[in-house]
Amino acid sequence: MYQIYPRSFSDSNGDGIGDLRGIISRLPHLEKLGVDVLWLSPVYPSPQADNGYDISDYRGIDPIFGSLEDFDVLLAEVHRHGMKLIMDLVVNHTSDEHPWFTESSSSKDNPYRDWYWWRDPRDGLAPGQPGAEPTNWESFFGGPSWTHHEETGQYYLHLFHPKQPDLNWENPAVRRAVHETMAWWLNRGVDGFRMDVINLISKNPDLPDGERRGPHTLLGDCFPYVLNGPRVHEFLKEMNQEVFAKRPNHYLTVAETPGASCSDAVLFTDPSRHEVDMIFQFEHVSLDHGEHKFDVRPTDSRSLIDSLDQWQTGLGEVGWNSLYLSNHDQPRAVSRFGDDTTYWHQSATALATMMHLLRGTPYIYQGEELGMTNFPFDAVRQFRDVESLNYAAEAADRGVLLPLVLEGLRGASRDNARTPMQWNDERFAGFSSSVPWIEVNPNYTWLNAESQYDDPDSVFNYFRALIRLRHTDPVVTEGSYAAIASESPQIFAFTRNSPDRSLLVVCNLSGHAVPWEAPTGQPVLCNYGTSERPLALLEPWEARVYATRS
Ligand code: TEU
Ligand code: CA
Repeated sequence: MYQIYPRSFSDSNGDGIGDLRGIISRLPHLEKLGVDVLWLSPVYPSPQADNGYDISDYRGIDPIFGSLEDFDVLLAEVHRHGMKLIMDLVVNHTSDEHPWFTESSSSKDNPYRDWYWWRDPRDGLAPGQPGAEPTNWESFFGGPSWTHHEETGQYYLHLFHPKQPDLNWENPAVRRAVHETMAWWLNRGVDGFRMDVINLISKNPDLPDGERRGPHTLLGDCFPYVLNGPRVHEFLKEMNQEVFAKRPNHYLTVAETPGASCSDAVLFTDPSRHEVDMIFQFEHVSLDHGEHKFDVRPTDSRSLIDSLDQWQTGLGEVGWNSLYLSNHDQPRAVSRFGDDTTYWHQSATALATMMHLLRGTPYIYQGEELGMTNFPFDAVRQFRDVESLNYAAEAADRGVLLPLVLEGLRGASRDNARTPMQWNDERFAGFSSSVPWIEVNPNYTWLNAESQYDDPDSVFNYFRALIRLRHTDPVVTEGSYAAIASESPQIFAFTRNSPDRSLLVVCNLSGHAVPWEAPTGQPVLCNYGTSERPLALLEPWEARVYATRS
């Protein structure tokens, strides 16, 4: 799977924003890489308060990205290149500019009123005053998750931005409208959906207050009352029944599920339950969070290995893993889990070896196949993301000093992943002919696609080799997983097994050489080259793959 963040992929018309025609022009890159399925982040009409995750029309294309006609061409071209395409389904919330919300907010007795979560201010408190919100829930982007609506005197719920009101899935009309939207895209030919925060659709209807975040705030934790709520499995089964079961094809579904545990994952992905194919879990991308996500601690390799290992085992018999280190919400993998200076090449390829050879479906986020890195941000004005900007303002209010705020943002900002794709060493990295909406990483002069295509040792060509291995050796797709104990905590060693064949994968997730006893013979794949490797040690960030039986 390959995720495209359209705004930052390729700009065809020189307005500094990536678009559908831009994606079409880059399909040869994706074909060369060898990916099977593309996931497009949202391209629907949107006020862009959260870069398209705030949708004002589910059945169209935002003019900044192109037109429905462009979309149809893109889809046909993707299919012609032998790939599939899935859309981002963002239905926990809409934009506040969606006609459903315009209706809903127009009066208390409008038929759409109950399509969203409207509640009175807390008893005895004047609306608008701090603490008068119906619950104390903090939004995912900071601040209260309720906004007061003057005209009708009530508050509406938004777990994200105030311009992203939450739909009320308790209302069957809402669910029907979502199902119809999905059918509309399937009829157009798309091959499935990535479902944005889909485990937030069922709230505890009592709306209890959450545990206070601390003495400095009135806000509390909403997670226990909104994540994996009481009806989430029922709603997904119903969706499956109403949308997919009626069709002859299999459509690919992946549910984004923050806070889902491994046992939740079994329920979501057990094929006999007919919910979704796989989920995006968050455990391994939360290991570096301190008090909050911008309080960044280095990820200890061992905790990463242990976490991935537990998910491999937990979904070993029933269910299925999606394998990802990067997406548009996460800092760049090589900077976060690897080493983007001394061992840039080695760590980018070692991390890829691990992810691509575990059991499950691997995801590449645009630029990851080149080893793209975090951006050297040094001023707040360089950020575009609403979550980062909210954090910067809130931290400054609390008196956190600017260098510290910037340090947090450099480590955790979603904008790290959103800088333009680096195609070549020309101006703006070949992404656009004019100034892009967000700055290009200055390392584009040496880190870009064009410089990697013909270099047999490039990160790009290593990704190709991993994909080729998956396409040609069924043990990678079908084999079981077994961990191998190792004395060095930074070594992740495992086997993938079928009755007649095994692969042994070993990755040194550290910048030191470590002792390790290798089998004799040449590895099938190694990020230090495939000629004979030392038998007693692994080099820094070395990854090797051996075929141990055949
Ligand atoms: O993300 C949901 C999510 O749980 C987080 O990753 C979130 O983006 C944030 O980083 C919290 O710290 C999904 C989308 O992937 C994200 O881009 C959207 O902003 C969000 O939902 C709302 O639609
Ligand atoms: Ca454009």
